Amino acid sequence: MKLYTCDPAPNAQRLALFLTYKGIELDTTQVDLANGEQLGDAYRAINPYCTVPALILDDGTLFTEVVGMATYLDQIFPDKPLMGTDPVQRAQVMQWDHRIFMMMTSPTADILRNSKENWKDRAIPGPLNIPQLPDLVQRGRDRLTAFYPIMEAHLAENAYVAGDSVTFADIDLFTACGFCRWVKQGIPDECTHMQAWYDKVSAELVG
Ligand SMILES: N[C@@H](CCC(=O)N[C@@H](CS)C(=O)NCC(=O)O)C(=O)O
Repeated sequence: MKLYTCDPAPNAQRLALFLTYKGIELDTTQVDLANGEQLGDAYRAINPYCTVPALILDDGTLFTEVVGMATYLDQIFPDKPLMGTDPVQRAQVMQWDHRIFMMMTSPTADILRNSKENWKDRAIPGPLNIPQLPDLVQRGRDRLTAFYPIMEAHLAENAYVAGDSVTFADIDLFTACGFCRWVKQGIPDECTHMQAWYDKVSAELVG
């Protein structure tokens, strides 16, 4: 099994937290996103989607989505399960994870990639050059503003995102909270339950 990644990238961090928590070590190669290595012929031959992380199994099976990698690895390395331990928790992990990705990670990426000069014509990751749409910046900010109260209300009633233990959904929310700080829209002061959750999960995931 071989992992291609770029440590500072948010999607790479999602997987890195998962691997560290479970104590999994993989043969790893860094891809230099800052210098466009993901778009070069050598990396395209490995992952035609031109994104990191990418995980390749010994039989050549390629995973390009962190959620797919986590689903696979949690079954291969069952200690300290992170994808849910019963049908309800498994479904909750998937449901919240999808919600967090769509309503928090994706708008944050929109803000960043449609506003900064270094993502000019790279508004969406992947093999195609996509021009920036400046209107997506304010839309992204509005979507983040609307999502924080949803998460705050959930964490006021629940110790973790999905069920009563840390899961991949917590990892993704934790990473998303860090990513939001890149666009200066981190956890708002009034979201006290969310901040308390963040501090607790940080101690569990990062130590
Ligand atoms: N849906 C993918 C997203 C992967 C992705 O967007 N990765 C970013 C780094 S955070 C990337 O490779 N960007 C390359 C680029 O911007 O050209 C996943 O779940 O892993």
